[in-house]
Amino acid sequence: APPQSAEETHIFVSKLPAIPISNDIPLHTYCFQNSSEYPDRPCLLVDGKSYTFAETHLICRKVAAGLSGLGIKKGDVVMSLLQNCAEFVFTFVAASMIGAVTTTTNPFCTSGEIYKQFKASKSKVIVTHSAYVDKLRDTGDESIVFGKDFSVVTIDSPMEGCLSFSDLMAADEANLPEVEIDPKDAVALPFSSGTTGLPKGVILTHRSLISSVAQQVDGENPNLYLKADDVVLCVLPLFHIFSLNSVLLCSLRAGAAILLMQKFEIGALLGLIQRHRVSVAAVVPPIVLALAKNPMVDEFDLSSIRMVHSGAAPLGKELEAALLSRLPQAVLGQGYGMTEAGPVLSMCPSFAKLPLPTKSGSCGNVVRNAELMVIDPDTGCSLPRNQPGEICIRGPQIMKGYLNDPEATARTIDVDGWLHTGDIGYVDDDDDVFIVDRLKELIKFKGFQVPPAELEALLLSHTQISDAAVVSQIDEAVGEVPVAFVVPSIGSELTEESVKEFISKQVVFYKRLHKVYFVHSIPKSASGKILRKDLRAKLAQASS
Ligand code: 4UW
Repeated sequence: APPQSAEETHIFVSKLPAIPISNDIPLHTYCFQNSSEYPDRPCLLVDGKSYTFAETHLICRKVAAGLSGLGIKKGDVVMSLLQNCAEFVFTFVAASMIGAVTTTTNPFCTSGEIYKQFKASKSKVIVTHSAYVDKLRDTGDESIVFGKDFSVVTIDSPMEGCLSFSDLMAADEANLPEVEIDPKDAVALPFSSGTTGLPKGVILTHRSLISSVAQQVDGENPNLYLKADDVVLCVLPLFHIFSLNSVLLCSLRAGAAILLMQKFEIGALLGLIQRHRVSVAAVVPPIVLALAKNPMVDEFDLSSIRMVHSGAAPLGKELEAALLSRLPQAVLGQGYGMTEAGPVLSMCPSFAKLPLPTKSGSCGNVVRNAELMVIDPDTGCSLPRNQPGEICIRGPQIMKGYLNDPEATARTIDVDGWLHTGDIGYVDDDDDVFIVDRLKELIKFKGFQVPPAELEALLLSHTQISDAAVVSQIDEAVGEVPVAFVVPSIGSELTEESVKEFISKQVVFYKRLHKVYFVHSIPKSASGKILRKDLRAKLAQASS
């Protein structure tokens, strides 16, 4: 196709003016840049304890000195295998302080899943709860020995062969080494499958994360306005980029208190909201569902909530209305993020200091200091307003690339710097972004990533399976669930249950197969790609 002329390129930017972003300093410096003005304000609230900004900053420096004492150096990777807790925050910030990189993992993952990420990221240390140590003892690889080739640090009870987090906290902050950090150095390494294939390390630099946080909370009219007296609910797991960036880092920068909750449970959550007067809640659609529909909600005072920020999966209009009828004083809106995008692409403008309206079902407007484009997936040409196509984003916040995977990086970020999301959406006449479909393979269960390619690889490792494909099926409660099409080998005695069990032993709960269909063949294109659309159509037929 002939190259497009400049006039034909449709680029969307924020309605709010661009802002200066101080993204040439290290991330931890940026997050605590203003904290000397409010040293005694609460920073972390957890299990009845509270840490002020000054205390949090000091503990982070001590842990940084402690990690350095363990031999962790600039560029080394620290694996955080933690549920939400203060130690997550200390570990992440401390690693940043010594120029190290944190790779975040869900502690519910299986041993196999954890060690895949551990090896790919070349982690030097794992910080975790004592309850998860047993599944770390067998690394599945003779050349990597627990406690010898890497250290494990437990944050609660001491465990055999492990170090204690309290020892890291006891280090002298005066021993914190001087490190030079380049804005282009990595600071976080979450894993994501992106638009295709297996989970990959997503390199987020100091510059990218500062840019993303600034796009949300900096400037005279912040797009996501967090106030000093806000209490921000942190129930979404910090190992996922939504919570890490838009809850933790944004609150640190804005000087708001972060209420850490280890895991979602509706009764406990409601009690915490009432007791701590939570004012801002970052949620995913299943939590919106619970807040909107659970009868327990009526027994609690939730009048302190002024803002509910939903994302990571689509939020239905009906659910939005149901929640608003229960929280009439609150602004409910969506953000749209993707790990690789740094992560925020768009944010509800009603969250701004000077709020602007947006429509139900919209994911808000593109963030400031960034450009958004919608392209025709077939021709690559940019599309005007109101025409759905693949959403692309460009700006200082996007990832540097995938770890050790230049091909996947080149497939995702084009030569002009546009990151291709694999999401289908459009921008309407009022700059509101709507996501309508997903071009990429990814399945999302309650906002958690389920990469079909990972499940397909596991299925193909079964001696009695000759081919397999995994696609998503819509599920009211959790969004989407993975279902498999399996071609059994000749003479196999597979049952649906045996296939489900084979997978469930190897994966975290949200990747479990909900249904297995036995078929004679998997539909594929001439180039061998699974025709997922055909399989999804088959599913829709079967359920109608
Ligand atoms: N509506 C529909 C949405 C939406 C959505 C995401 O696991 P990842 O890689 O990343 C995320 C990040 C979400 C996020 C981060 C920061 C933030 O402030 C915010 O605001 C709510 C959200 O989910 O999955 C990326 C994929 O998840 C889908 C979409 O397909 C995207 O490419 N997704 N948000 N509001 N779909």
